[in-house]
Amino acid sequence: MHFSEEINVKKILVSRAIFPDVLERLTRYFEVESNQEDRIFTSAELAAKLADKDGVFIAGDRINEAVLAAAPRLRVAANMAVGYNNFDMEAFNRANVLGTNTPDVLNETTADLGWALMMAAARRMSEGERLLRAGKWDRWSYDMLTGSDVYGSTLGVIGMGRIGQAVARRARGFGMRVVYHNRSRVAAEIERELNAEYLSKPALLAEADHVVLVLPYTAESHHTIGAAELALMKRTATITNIARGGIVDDAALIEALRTRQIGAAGLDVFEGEPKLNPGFLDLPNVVLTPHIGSATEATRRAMANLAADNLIAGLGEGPQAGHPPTPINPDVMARWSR
Ligand code: 8YV
Repeated sequence: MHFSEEINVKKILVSRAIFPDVLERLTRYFEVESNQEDRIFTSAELAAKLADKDGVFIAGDRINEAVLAAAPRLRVAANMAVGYNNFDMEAFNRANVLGTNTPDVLNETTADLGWALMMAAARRMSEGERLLRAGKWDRWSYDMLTGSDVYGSTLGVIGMGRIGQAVARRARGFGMRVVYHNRSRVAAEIERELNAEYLSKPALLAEADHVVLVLPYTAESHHTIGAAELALMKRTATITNIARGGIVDDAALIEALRTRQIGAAGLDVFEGEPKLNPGFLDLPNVVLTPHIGSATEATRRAMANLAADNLIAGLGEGPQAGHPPTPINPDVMARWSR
């Protein structure tokens, strides 16, 4: 019998290019439509492709009410990301579709990039490299590219979840004071371990030398940092965003960097990415990376395999059948008729 004619073989879409061995794992359980050419689907194309699918492996593409309405068989959408602002979870719950994400496996890798951006912004590394590449370095001088210290300064973490804690933990080796702001205070033992002090957002912005943003993007966190917040910061301070575009008002940040309201910024995420506000390109005091927070080979593999584990188990296959490891809305599974 031809594979696709077997009864009960579920169909999935892998919406973006992915490690070939992970794709191969999925083909052991499912009839797979893949996209190894890595074309970016429009919302209408994605909806059309999901019309006959039971599951989807996705990396950042938006799944909303309209897409779900076009996908009557869909049960599991496995996001290869910890952030799932691309999923309309209320629509998922109404449609009894399980969403899954990839927490934890990227904590340390993403925290590393946060530190890299913070240090590069504080120590003006991109400016220095541009100077060298332009052949414009002709002498040492006492005030050339003087930046702000990281060692012994105050780190302000906004969003003290798993990645925020990994960022804060690294501060010990740099002799830093750690202050944080979060929707709610973290457990006392975590505060003790990190030697982290809870502050209101305005107090944190006024006291921190280096602010790192690590909060999820929601309607409430939209423009957490805008003109009013930037005005509270020290003129020498840096701000680093490794979370999501939209948490910072990019136009306001460009203005604050241009007028030296703050010292510098390190940005991995942007409003409207992969496009970015061209205003950033003219500024010397911003370090820019193209959303590579989780981009190490090992971590991307761990994320891809975790997303695959979720899809396989969520669709009732494999050794963890019925028990996807990292579901976002596990309650919907009880509503599935078997
Ligand atoms: C993903 C991310 O690579 O996990 C996240 O939330 O931002 C990145 O690690 C990206 O979102 C693509 O899915």
